[in-house]
Amino acid sequence: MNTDLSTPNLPTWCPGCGGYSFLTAVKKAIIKNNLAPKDVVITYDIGCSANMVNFINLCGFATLHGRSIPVAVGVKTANPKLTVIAQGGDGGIVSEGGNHLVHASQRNDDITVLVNNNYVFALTTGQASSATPKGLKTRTTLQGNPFEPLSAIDLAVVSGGSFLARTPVSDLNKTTEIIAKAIEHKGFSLVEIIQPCVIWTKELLKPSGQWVKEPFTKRESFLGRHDLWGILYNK
Ligand SMILES: Cc1ncc(C[n+]2csc(CCOP(=O)(O)OP(=O)(O)O)c2C)c(N)n1
Ligand code: SF4
Ligand SMILES: [Mg+2]
Repeated sequence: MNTDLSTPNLPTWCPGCGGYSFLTAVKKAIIKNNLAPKDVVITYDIGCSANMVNFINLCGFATLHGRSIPVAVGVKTANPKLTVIAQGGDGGIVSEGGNHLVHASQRNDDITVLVNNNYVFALTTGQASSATPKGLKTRTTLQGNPFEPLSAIDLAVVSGGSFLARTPVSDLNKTTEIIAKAIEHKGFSLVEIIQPCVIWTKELLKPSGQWVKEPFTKRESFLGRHDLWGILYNK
């Protein structure tokens, strides 16, 4: 089995971008779960983290903005034996593809969604997304974002997803462990990777949060709790 998963292409992310650690975590999780590269498909959104399609030696599918989830569902439907992962940023998964997130979660589709939340549309130079924290000044909210943020986990909690987790990209070991467990899960799993951008959301670079010891048994317990890390729900 390939225990490297590298490609000849080198990442072009900014120095210090969380993408490097995320890429390592995904590779390590796939190797940890002993998955053969030919049995794994990752569908990618459009954005900085989505550039990973060029840097990981697996079956990859670069989709349209906001559409990595429906393409992942299509791949899984066509061949249920495959392990299928959908990647996307906060812009792709929470803003443009929010409807797909809700419905895949509602159906408990057997895919894993990895959301790289850097709180903005980073690739297109830092515009506010639906996940931008209230008050944050961005290229499109010069006076501070007037809206409360939408959370991928909250949308999945209320619509039915059966494995929900959040992890800071800076903790490589935990991020790897959580992604590996999400991939193993049968049914809809979602991991929100907190990955502030060193260019556009510098002020958020040290995210604070509290690790949960055990997953909650009731969905209402963590609805709206953006400050919790770890596996929040695992049914
Ligand atoms: C339908 C559509 N609208 C807008 C764009 C332009 N666009 C490309 S990447 C991007 C930002 C992506 O943001 P996010 O999903 O958060 O990923 P990040 O770059 O932050 O990792 C946008 C708006 C597009 N490609 N397609
Ligand atoms: S703009 Fe931000 S998210 Fe994009 S590569 Fe640079 S640090 Fe990473
Ligand atoms: Mg983003």
